[in-house]
Amino acid sequence: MNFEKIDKLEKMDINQIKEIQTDRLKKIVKYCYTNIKHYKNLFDKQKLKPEDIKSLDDVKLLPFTYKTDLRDNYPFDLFATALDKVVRVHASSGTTGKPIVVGYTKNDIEVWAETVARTLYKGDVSEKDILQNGYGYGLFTGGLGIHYGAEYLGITVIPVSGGNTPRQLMLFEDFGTTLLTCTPSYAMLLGEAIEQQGISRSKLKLRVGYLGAEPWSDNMRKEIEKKLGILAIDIYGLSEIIGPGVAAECKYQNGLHICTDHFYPEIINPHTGEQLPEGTFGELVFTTLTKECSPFIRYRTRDIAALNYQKCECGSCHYRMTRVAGRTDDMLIIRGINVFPSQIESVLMEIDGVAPHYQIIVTRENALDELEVQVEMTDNAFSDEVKEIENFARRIQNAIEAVLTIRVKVTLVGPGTIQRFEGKAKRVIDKRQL
Ligand code: DLL
Repeated sequence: MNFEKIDKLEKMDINQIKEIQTDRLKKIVKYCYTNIKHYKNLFDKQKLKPEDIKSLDDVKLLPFTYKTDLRDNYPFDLFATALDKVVRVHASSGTTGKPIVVGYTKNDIEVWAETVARTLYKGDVSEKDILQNGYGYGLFTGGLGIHYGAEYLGITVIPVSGGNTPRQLMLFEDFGTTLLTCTPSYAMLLGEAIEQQGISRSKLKLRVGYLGAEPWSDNMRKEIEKKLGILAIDIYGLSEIIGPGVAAECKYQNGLHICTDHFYPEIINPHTGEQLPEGTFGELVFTTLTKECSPFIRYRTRDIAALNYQKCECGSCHYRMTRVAGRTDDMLIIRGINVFPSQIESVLMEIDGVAPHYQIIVTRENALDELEVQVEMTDNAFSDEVKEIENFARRIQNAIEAVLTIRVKVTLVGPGTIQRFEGKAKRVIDKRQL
C-alpha cells in the first residue's frame, strides 16, 4: 500500500527536489503573507514582498519564527485556515505556562501520514510487519503521528501507547511485534525488563526500533540494539513542523534524511542568524513548504545539528542532518564553560559497569556552579567494598572531566535507583536560580 509512491519520493534526484522546493517556497511565502496577520506585519515592517522570493537562496531574506510567536498567539491566532477546515490540533508542553498549539487540515494529516511512512520505510518494512507504538497518544504528536504513518503503509499497528511495561512485553511475545516505536529511554527500559524477566530473545520477532523525541547518543544506541536485538533508527521531529516524520535515519545510520520536499532546512548561527555552510554545526531552522493550517517560515528549532548535502549510500538525495547534538537552550553554562548533557552521556556509555541511567544536577554555592552527575552502576559492578566504589567513581570523574574540562562530582548509586521514564527522559535538574 503506497509503497511505490514513497519509493519515488525518496529516490527523487537533487534537481527534481530543488525544483519542487523552489516552487513550493514561493507559494507558501505568498500563502503565509495572505493568510496570517503575524507574517503580513513582519513582511511589511521589513518592506519585503512575497514576490521578492524568487529562489531558494532568497530564503535568507525571510524573517524567523520563534517559539514565543506561537505562545504569543495562543491558541489559534497563527492558523492560516478557518477552524472549520481544521480536523485536529496537537500541543506540546513548554517548560512554562501554556502549551504551544498546532492545527492540521485534512490535507495536513495526509502529508503527515506520508512523511511518517517515509520514516518507517527506511527500516525495510512491508505490510506483514506488526508495529507496537509505545509513543504517547494524546496531545503529543508521537502516538497518532506514527499511527497514521504505519496505517498509510498497511502495517498492523498495536496502539499500546507508553507505559505498562509488563503488558508491552506480553504483546511482544504474543502478537509477534516486529517494529517498535518509542523514546530511546523507554526502549532501554524495555530492554532491561526483557533481561530481568529472562525472556529469550529468540522468542521475540523484534527487528527495528524507531526511536526519537529526545536526545540520545550513539553509545546508547549500541546498548539498546544489543539489549533488544534490533536495528535502532534515530527519528526526529517537532510538533511545530509536523511531529515525527521530519527526518529519519536509513539502515546505514549515517545522518537523518529530512523530507526536504516538505520541510526546507537551514543551519544558522544562533547568535547572528547568519546561514552556515554544509557540515557546520548550528541551529536547525525549518520552513514548512506544504502545510495548510500551521505553516511556519524559518522556524527556529533551537536544536543543534549540521547538514550533509551528499547523496546517501541508500540512494536518497534528500539532505541529511546529523543527530541532534544538543539544544541552544539545553546548553548548561557552568563556570563559563558550555556543557551539553549529550557529552556526559557519551562518556558514561563507554564505561563498563555503568548502567545507561544518570542524572545531572547543577547547583550554585557561594556564586560558584557545581556539577554533580549521579551515575547508576550495573549489578555486576556494584560492590560492598568502599575502596572499589571510590576508585570506580574517580575513574568516571576523570573521564568526564577530560571531555568537559571542568570539575565534576560523581556520585555512584545502586542498580535501579535513578528514575526511569516511559516518555521523554528528564536528565538535568538545574537548581540554580538563574
Ligand atoms: O518529540 C515529535 C516526535 C515524536 C519526534 C516521536 C520523534 C518521535 P515535540 O514534543 O514537539 O515533538 O519535541 C520536539 O524534541 O525540538 C528536539 O529537541 C527533541 N527531539 C525530537 N526528536 C529527537 C531526536 C516530538 N531524534 C523536540 N534526537 C525537538 C534528539 C529530538 N532530539
